[in-house]
Amino acid sequence: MANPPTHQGLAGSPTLCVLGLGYIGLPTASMFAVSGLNVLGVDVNPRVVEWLQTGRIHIEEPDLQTLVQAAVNSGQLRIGLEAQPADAFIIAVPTPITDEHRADLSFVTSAAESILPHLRRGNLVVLESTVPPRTTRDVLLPVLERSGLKAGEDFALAHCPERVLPGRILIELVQNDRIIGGLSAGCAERAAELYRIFVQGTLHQTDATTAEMVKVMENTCRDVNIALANQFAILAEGFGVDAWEAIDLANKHPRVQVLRPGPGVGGHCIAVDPWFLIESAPERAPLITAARKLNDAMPGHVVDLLRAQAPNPADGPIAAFGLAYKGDVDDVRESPAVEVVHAALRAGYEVRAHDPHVKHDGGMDLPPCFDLAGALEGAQALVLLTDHSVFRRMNPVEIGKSMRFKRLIDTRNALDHAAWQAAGFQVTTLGRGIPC
Ligand code: SAJ
Repeated sequence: MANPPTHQGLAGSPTLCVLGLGYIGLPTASMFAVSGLNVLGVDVNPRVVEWLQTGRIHIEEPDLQTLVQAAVNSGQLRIGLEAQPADAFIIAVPTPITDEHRADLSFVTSAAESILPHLRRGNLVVLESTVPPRTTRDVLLPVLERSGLKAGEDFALAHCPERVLPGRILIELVQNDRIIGGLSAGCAERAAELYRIFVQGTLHQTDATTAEMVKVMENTCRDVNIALANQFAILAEGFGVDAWEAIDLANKHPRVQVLRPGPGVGGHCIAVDPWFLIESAPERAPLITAARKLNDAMPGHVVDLLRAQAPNPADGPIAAFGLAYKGDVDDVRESPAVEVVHAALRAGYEVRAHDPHVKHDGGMDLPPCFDLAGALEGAQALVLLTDHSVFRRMNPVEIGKSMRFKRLIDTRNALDHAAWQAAGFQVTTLGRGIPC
């Protein structure tokens, strides 16, 4: 394959069009904008566009508000509903899973179709969304080539998966190494040139399909290892062992690193991406499938712990603290906390969820939410589901005042249990068996 030509046509600083202004697209577009590129950020949601045009953001992420405001105010970042001609296009749209656990690539396809009328010789198209291996070649490329242009010759095509951790996005966007998977070596080099603008980590060039596989392997590795920690926790409860102490001790081994058990795995990445490997060949992925199922079963295990400590739903409501999928984020996608609440409701409990980070805008299928006092009033138990810092700082004496029974179920081992016990709480911790 010949190297794709670089774009010659547009005067001034290079232009970039970023499609999808969510947790990845918005910070990425803003970073390029404050680095001097003329960026158009595109989102199909008119509400998101309206907010961003006035410099407000619709997601919670440290320092993102300041960055977006700086980018919009400088005029380098414009926000719109439709793609326009540019030197480069980045697709950063969601890739959810269907009920059958298959990747829903409809957003990727429609983003590619929206680029089609604007695609010119010399352009670069990058897919950042996480996708099953071969998607760039088998799904994205045929759509883009409907333009009559040939990928790898007339325009460059690459898959450059994001790797940032929610809560540290702006730091990791700059510092992390990146995998740059080109349709050809020339495509990879074109994409690397773009990311070099602000990425300080090493840019590792490879082919697009390897890059796709690397990304899903990374998150699958984490999912399988969390499943192992959860398996240990359940076993420890049966043995009368404290899994948290046992894990700490096992991790004293120089080559062992067991992760933390919890109520399950959430977020749009780790709970989803392993299915992208399983879907093409389930018979070749028994370990990954078992891990997914084990993690998905953890909310049910939390309800079992609840039943053991608070067996009678008629004794009063349950205060469920945390709906976000992990501490100090506002994201409820695939959140095990939400699953626990729904499972407890199905088990007949009245559940009062409380999460100061989560905006209850009616857009999600969330259970009814309460403020702190409303959640605790008359409660027969408090279940801690998300390890937000604000929960770690709670004063158990104050918390217990309006509860009917002082019972705590800590699914994250996040609280100071001695203090809670001293305040009269009966404490159950996920993974902590009672020695006998
Ligand atoms: N969790 C545990 N035990 C642990 C670690 C995590 O139960 O020891 C749970 C969390 O509570 C949460 C879920 O797993 O529900 C996932 O949380 P996370 O912090 O591990 O990951 P994410 O989804 O916030 O971000 C991940 C990161 N991937 C890896 O760490 C391999 C990030 O680098 C990726 O860029 C991101 O997914 C993504 O977009 O793929």
